[in-house]
Amino acid sequence: MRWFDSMGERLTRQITYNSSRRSVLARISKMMVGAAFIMPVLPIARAAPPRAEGDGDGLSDHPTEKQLSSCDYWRYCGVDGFLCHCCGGTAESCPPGTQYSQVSWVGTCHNPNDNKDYMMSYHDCCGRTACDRCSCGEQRGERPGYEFFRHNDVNWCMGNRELVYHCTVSRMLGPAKN
Ligand code: ABN
Repeated sequence: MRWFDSMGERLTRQITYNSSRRSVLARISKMMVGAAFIMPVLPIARAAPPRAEGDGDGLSDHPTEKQLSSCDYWRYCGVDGFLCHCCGGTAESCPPGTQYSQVSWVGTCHNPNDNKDYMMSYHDCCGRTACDRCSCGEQRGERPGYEFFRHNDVNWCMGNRELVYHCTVSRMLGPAKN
């Protein structure tokens, strides 16, 4: 491996003699800019639950502010808890400083705009004390508490590191197959 060491040394010396510090820095920056075009290096939040394909912003029916704060809005048909839209988040995203629950309650809601059914996933947002605004207790598809896994009055933060419940988001998974 001696020949390899001396070749490396010769090469390094050659580069050092033939280039200034500025030109080396310029070359490195050019390489970094080129690499950014070839493979995007922006971070991706993998902890967030996946969004349904073709769902765009997830709220393609363009609900009004009033609808988003009302338990009667069709997407909230199985929600039990405080609407995150009233708590500094949105109908679909947790407020800053909270984390999506690892487990969720799922349901099927009917969209009156296109007369179709959609699979919904209700995640609790965890890590801050209860928001206490826009309290909803919708019961579509719910069963009494003794059927634990078919009951939605449950703190879904139970599977997270932070157990404290703050509010609930309603994420659309996609059209329900009837
Ligand atoms: N899923 C909302 C919730 C949180 C805590 C207790 C009951 C219900």
